[in-house]
Amino acid sequence: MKKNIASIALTLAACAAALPAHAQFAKPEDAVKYRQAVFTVTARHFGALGGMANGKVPFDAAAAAANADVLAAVHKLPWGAFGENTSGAKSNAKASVWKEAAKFKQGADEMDATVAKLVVAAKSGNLDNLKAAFGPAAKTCKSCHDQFKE
Ligand code: ASC
Repeated sequence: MKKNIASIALTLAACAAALPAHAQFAKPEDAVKYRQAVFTVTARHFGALGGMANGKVPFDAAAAAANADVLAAVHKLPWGAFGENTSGAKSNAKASVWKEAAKFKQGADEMDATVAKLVVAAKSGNLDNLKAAFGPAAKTCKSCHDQFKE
């Protein structure tokens, strides 16, 4: 019975995860909270890789791989939480997110692509790979922040 409950809970969690992100939010504030939470997690684990890439923290292959796993799981999640109905909600997102939606999408795609490469590099066990992949990914974070974040 315990096993059944656990497997039902897992199934429900998997279903919730598979919903399109825009369908998950009852209120715009919920979407804002969600995307801010995801960015907080992303920054934490991205920053941990940055510490190693920039020589501030000793390279630890296992830690790099673990941080990469988290990034792989979360980096695409924010984009579905920038629905049109959230454009007036209180947040650090500029109106340009919605006014220049194609540009925002392009920035998100570039971030996803460079982070996907960073994930592979961070799991390679090789610090030079991590160093090479970190800069381009960090550039895409900054580029979007400059254009779209207060
Ligand atoms: C980080 C972090 C960001 C980016 C950005 C890169 O670690 O939290 O927002 O890198 O500073 O330029």
